[in-house]
Amino acid sequence: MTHRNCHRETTLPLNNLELDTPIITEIRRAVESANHILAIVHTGPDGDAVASLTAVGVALSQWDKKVVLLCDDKVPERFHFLPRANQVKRPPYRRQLDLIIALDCGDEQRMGQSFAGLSTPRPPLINIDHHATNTHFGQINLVMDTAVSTTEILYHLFTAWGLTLTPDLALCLLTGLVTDTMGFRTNGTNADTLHIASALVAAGADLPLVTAQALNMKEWSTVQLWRYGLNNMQFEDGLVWTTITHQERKAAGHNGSSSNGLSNILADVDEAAMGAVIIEMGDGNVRVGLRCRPPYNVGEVAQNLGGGGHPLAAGCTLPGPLAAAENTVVTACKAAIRQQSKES
Ligand SMILES: [Mn+2]
Repeated sequence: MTHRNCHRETTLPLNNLELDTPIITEIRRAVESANHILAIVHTGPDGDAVASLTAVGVALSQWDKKVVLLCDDKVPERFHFLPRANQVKRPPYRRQLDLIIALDCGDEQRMGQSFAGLSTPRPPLINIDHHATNTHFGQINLVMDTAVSTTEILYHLFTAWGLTLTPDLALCLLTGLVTDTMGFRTNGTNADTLHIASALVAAGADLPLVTAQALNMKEWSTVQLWRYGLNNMQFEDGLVWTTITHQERKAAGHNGSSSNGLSNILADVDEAAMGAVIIEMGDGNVRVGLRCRPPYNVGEVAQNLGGGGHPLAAGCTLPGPLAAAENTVVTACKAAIRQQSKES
């Protein structure tokens, strides 16, 4: 199917996601005048992060732009079906540079060493993201919290630029949509999301492949981590939470800072309002993943604790020891649940 056909299909009313033209042009100009472009995503990359990163690499090759793709952590095996996933590099990056594109990052710290380790002064940065808590840390900020994924924003950007939706590009963009919506199930998934997904499938993206690889597949270390998490779980005052010690994390063979979905499982407990997974990292810090269902808002809880995210999915990093961080999180979550119950 040609790009023109796909584009026509998606000119159906896209109510909450009309990009304003000046930004589209501004980003286009910045990209066109750059020769050494670096695209960076967040540490512990999820599907949307890897998909955004590879999508930018694939898309800009249509303008003969070589983009270096950078991430602190290695791309998980289950995302290796994405074109260019094997070209993602890890810091330090020391070459010449005249433009940075940050993808799926709510703030600069989310990029880790990939950004912090760059020599200064740094070149201009384009910040493309869909987190409501985004700090607008770029020189150009394309932040749309109504987008279900960063790849949804990229879809609008690329089609507005008139780029061709090749099967490779469509596969990347669909992967971000599918993973961040958990297979079109999350709040915020609407007719626009499905129109775009339909256009991407029409352009050659394999939806069952994306679902099987990027959404369902998990590493053995992930389910091992879940075993520890489920074993330690507690339930009080509407909060289901669990802690995982560094030792347990090591025994599970888990490397990342995310629970890879355990917080969703906890938050899906019928009797609960919120779920929290509190993981002790090797560096003395404690990583917290928070999930809830409406009308609760873990984005606010996370932000009050120095983190960020979305209303229904958020996280933060606290200093150790584990028991102190657990106490902080449990207190904050229970207070938010109490407050919300009073209001409704
Ligand atoms: Mn995302």
